[in-house]
Amino acid sequence: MKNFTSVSDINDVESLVNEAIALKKDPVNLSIGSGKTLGLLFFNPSLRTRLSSQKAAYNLGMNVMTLNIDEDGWKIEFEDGAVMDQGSQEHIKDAVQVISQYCDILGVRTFAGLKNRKDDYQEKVLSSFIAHATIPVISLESATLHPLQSLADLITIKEQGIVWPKVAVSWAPHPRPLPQAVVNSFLEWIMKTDAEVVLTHPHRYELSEKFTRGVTINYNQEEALAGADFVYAKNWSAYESYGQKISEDPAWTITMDKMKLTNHGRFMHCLPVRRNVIATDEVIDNSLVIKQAENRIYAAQIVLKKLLELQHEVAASH
Ligand code: SN0
Repeated sequence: MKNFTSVSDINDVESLVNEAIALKKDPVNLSIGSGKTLGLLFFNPSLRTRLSSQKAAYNLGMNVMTLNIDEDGWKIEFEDGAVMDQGSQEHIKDAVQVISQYCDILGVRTFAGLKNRKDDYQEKVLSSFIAHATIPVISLESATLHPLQSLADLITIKEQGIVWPKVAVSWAPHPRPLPQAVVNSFLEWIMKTDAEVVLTHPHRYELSEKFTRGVTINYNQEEALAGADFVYAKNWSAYESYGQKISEDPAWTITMDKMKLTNHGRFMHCLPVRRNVIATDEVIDNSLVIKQAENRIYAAQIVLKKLLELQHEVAASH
């Protein structure tokens, strides 16, 4: 694993989930990250990602430097060959090479712009980090994926101890158009497990086929939820009419009545959640959301641990 930006960086998802669960039993091992620095760069707000990554790094003995680059840094230019006589002040090429001198591992959060599908799905921002970094890069949510969230979700599902679980993934309403990253990523990770997956959303909310290949889609939410062991809710904006909010239909809100259709199903959401819009208070208050957030620590920590182990191996071989 050179970088961690998607499920494709992982050979064996099941082993990684098991290793994270094992790590959780005895999480503090300060020697492996001693003298190492994790850089965390945010182009967008963050609560869980920022704090759980810091916590994970501290559990491994690392130091952490965090920069809200959109607020506290120079305005970054991403175009190669740009004549920088306008608003942008520092080229990504220079910024990332400099950060690579200060840190041993770099985590970056870059959201979808939701304006230009090609730019977002080519991961224009994250790719420039990877192109110019001389240290491993971890995605803390990119334009199209959120791998640490998905790993935490798989840990949470595994902990419930259900064999061959049925997982219903449901679109839910939201006042703003949101990225497809969380749902895309959850689908690509959960499809690596033995779960039965059903996706439900209104028409015209179809995701990129890259992420729905092999996934059963049912446009009837109640049918999709029937018998589910887990209900994973998320809003996303349209992929075809890119970035548009087509519906805010409250009929898609997850309620206790809908949860009664499931097999004592547990509700999941990545947070932050708009209460009584995505799901009702009662659904959220009886859900796995806090466990998911807790498991963000161990998702980040197992990834950091693997990257640090690789660095130690390389150092030992020199
Ligand atoms: C993020 C998303 O990608 O959908 C959550 C990622 C952890 N959610 C939001 O941006 C919610 C913002 C809002 O207005 O509720």
